[in-house]
Amino acid sequence: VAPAVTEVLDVLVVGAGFAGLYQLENLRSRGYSVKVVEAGEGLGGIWHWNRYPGARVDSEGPIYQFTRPDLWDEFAFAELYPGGDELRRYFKYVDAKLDMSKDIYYNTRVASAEFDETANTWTVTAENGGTFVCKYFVLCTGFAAKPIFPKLAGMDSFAGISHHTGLWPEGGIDFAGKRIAIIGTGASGVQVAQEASKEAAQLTIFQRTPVQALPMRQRQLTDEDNAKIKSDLADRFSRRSASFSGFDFDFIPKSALQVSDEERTTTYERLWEYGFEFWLGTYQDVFVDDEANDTAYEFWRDRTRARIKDPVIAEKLAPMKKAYPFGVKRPSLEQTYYDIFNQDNVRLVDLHEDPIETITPTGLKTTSEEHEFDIIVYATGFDAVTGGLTAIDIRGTDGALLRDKWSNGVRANLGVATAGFPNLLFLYGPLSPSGFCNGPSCAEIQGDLIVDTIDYMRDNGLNRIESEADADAAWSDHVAELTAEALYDKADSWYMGANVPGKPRQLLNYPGGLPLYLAKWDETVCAGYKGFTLS
Ligand code: NA7
Repeated sequence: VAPAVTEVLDVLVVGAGFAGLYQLENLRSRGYSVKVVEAGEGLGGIWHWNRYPGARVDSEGPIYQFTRPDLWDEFAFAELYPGGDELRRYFKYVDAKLDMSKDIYYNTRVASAEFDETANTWTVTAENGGTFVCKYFVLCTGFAAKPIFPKLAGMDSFAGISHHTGLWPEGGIDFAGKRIAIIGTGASGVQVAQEASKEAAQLTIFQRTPVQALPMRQRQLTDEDNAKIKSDLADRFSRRSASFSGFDFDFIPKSALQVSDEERTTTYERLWEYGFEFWLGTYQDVFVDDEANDTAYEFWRDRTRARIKDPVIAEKLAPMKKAYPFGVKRPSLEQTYYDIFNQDNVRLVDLHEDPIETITPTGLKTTSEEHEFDIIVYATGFDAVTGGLTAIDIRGTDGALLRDKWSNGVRANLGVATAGFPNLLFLYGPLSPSGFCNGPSCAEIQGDLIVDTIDYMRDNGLNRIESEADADAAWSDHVAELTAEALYDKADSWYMGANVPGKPRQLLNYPGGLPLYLAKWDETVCAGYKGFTLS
């Protein structure tokens, strides 16, 4: 419950996912007064909300956790790719071990925040009336805090059950024997489709753009497996900050075009036996050079098509000519996704051929057909990366709202701060490596930079840190230059802000990789926080 009287703090953190919890534990252990406010009624961030059937992390569990040895030493994942229930068990374990909840206000969604120029503090108000005054306002809202629905006529008229995957009811929904529609084929759509196909009388999947899903090499972990995993873990963690994406593997420092066909095929076959290695452990020019990209696409396409019996469906799911470059929209990991289309109870509707015209009381109508459903699942994604920040009325020094300031595109110095909003720091957010980064890795690695900055301020008797407009622009230009050298802009993805009508088109994540990001950060700090005004 939010405080009845205004609580005065050194730091207020928003969000109790990996990033917010890391901030909490590190800041309070260094003597700061700090609290977390969290909209949900439990910790875990995205894993608190993502309760749809089949929700599962698509990074390997052992590398997808906090690196504190006293935490990983005593926790064993039951599966290599843990599901939502197991991840919630993990967060409960972390809570019990570190007593997180005593410093978290649950069911507390931040509505607004205003900077006080005289006191150099933020006054933050929650929807439930709680107010906080803090010196530093640290936003850890994650990349998927704001679910989006398609704008379809008649949505309120549907008489059956409908939910967005990111707002799934806690008690669940029974799929057995039901006629189910899934709109959207990103990671959430793939996962919920796999589950629904097992029980539904009829499952119809509405696809706008084909996902490029890679095989999830799921397996149960025995005690022996876990012992082996633990013996390797410290070494694996130590490699994260040296890799592009915060994993314990990295791109192959060669061009896909400079090796023989035989060597490339052998390499792709090896990578195919893992999950994201085929994406983020591939040849270094796959996301830069279209011809190199073709080699990865063609391998993926041929492996995928081989699993689909109907050639018409195969062409829709894995077209001969790529719909967009391989890997520049986020791939997901799948277990049975491409097999379920061979089942009699599963249908695919291509929305480019037959768009949805309206939702009806009994289902939905496409241009050519009336469909009846008991359940409609909106797996339509999020106002990604910026949505959690712009949902809050954040007013900076000139009274302007952050969302207005970014209405023509994000400007953010090193992806952590923006001019006009002193002492406001965000992590795992826009123009930072987040979208290409293993979540817990970036929560910790970028999280350390935030904690170190707050320490620097305290140690030097400083009260106010503000990014400079020129530095914001320079960082945004740097991101744009890296984007122009790569293939990301050739797809309409949430990375590009292109999944939300009217959102400015720009790559919302830092495409230079963690090592370059950290080098840029070091340059800034070594130059006395160049590009920030400290006072
Ligand atoms: P995603 O990856 O954004 O996927 C959303 C899906 O919904 C995607 O296939 C979209 O098609 C589709 N979509 C979105 N709006 C519409 C409308 N209006 N009509 C039809 N189809 C639509 O979200 P997820 O929840 O699956 O995954 C989010 C992240 O979580 C994922 O990237 C991982 O990091 C984990 P589109 O491709 O835009 O044509």
